[in-house]
Amino acid sequence: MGKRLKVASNGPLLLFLLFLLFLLQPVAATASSGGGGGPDDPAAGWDHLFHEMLIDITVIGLVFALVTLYLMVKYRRKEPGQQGTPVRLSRGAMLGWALIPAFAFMADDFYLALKGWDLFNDYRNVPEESYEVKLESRLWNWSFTYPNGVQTMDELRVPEGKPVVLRMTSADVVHSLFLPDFRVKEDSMPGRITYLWFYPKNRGEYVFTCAEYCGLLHSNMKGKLIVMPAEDFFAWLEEEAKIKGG
Ligand SMILES: [Cu+2]
Repeated sequence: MGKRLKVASNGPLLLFLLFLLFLLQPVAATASSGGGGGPDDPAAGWDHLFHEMLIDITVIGLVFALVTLYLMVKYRRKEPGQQGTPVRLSRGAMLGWALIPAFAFMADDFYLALKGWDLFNDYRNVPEESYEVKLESRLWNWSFTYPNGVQTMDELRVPEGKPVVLRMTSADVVHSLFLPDFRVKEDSMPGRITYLWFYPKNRGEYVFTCAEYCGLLHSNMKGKLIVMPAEDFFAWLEEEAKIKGG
């Protein structure tokens, strides 16, 4: 009996130590994520936060599961018909068992929420040096207009290494532009201008698609994003202007 009491009142202390570990973990995470120059890339921030959340819920889940398992084995019935003796906890131990695990969990929740808020600001604050392209969506295609008037359909070309902002609207119904590789998605709506920005750091081809059910050919409303070396991009843009301008 005396031994049982000891385990029960040491439990909160153990959890409190784990809680301290959690408090320190964000410090380590912030220290390791210090970025270099340039704007904060929402895609990198998104991945970072997602992985962090996965790790946190796994660790917290494991700790909670292990403690539960330990208590289940420790206080199991050892012979048929055995009547248990309820463990009497001091008021302090009772409060500790209730509050400390809740605190550990909530501290991590608030911490992740705070980082989410920070990341949301990265998503909404367009870097000043962004390259702007206009986008008009309609049933069922995407039409892009570059600063010099060149237009493309279902194909967006952008220079590598420069943030790109899309100013979007829709000619008919609500569509939603989704660029999975860049972790961005934003609705385009008639009568309203919305925006999204992304940071194409590596040349290559990527897909984008409509992510808001918009009718019969919704699933076919997709296109290609081509990230080109900046030089090639501007040469292409000029060439297009010549061809299409007459
Ligand atoms: Cu659509």
